[in-house]
Amino acid sequence: RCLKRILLTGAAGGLGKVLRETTRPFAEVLRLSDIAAMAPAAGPHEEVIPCDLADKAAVDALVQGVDAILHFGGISVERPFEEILEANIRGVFNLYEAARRHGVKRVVFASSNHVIGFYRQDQRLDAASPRRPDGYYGLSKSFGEDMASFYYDRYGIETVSIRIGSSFPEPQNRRMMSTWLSYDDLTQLIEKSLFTPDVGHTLVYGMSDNREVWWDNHLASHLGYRPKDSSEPFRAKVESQPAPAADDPVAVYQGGAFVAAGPFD
Ligand code: NAI
Ligand code: 15L
Repeated sequence: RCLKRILLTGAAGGLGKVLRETTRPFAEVLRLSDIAAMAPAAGPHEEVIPCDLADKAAVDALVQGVDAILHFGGISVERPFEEILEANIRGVFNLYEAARRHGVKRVVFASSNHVIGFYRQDQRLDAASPRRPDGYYGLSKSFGEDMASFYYDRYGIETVSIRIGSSFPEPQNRRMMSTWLSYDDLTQLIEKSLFTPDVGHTLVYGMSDNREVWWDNHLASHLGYRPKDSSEPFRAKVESQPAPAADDPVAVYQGGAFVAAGPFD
């Protein structure tokens, strides 16, 4: 269970910094990439290659020689369409095209709950539920999932799209009591996503073993993902914060405040 070379995009970001450490056992060499400066510089068994995902030629060179890709780079919040278009939409296209040209057979795509953010928190979903993106960011992740599906059907490149809930050191509010994904559970999910055979395009919700959840992962049971953490130990701390109004989007929608972001003009 160790590949020769894995590419991690978004390596300078919040999750990238964590995954730089925790995915180390999964490859002999980790190739780390971001548009932002990265510290520290490349250590043993690491390569650092700065790259703008919107630059097709640069992404093509970046992907050459890797066995799998962890695609965590891009804009991670709601922003004007033109920004999302370059980093996330053109970016994911460039990545899959490079994977096709260089024979990369496995991608783990950091999708997001904002693909289904306009469902209410009292609704229950699985991987077959129709999408309800809550903004341009959610739309770009929806496009990314469709890229993954298409590149599997057309070219046999397998992807696990992880619809990450909220992956931070701790759940920060009441909504995250349901959506929280611990770093250890994220790492387990990435390990399963890299090494489970015949995943085709699998869609899995990235959440820990939280008490009240909105998503059902039965359609991804072949991954064998067994979360070990739960948001429950943080309940008292989270519930000591003032409760939002019952009609506040953070209390109504699965995507929380993202549903009310924009317009940007
Ligand atoms: P982040 O914003 O901290 O990291 C994203 C990284 O991508 C940044 O370092 C940024 O410089 C880089 N980036 C942005 N535009 C780029 C471009 N054009 N070319 C190359 N790199 C570019 O976000 P975070 O929290 O680390 O998330 C990582 C991934 O996981 C993102 O794709 C995000 O959408 C996804 N995700 C994260 C969740 C979370 O709870 N942390 C929840 C759902 C999805
Ligand atoms: C995301 O997709 C974002 O990247 C992250 O920053 C959080 O906002 C998360 O969703 C969430 O919904 O909590």
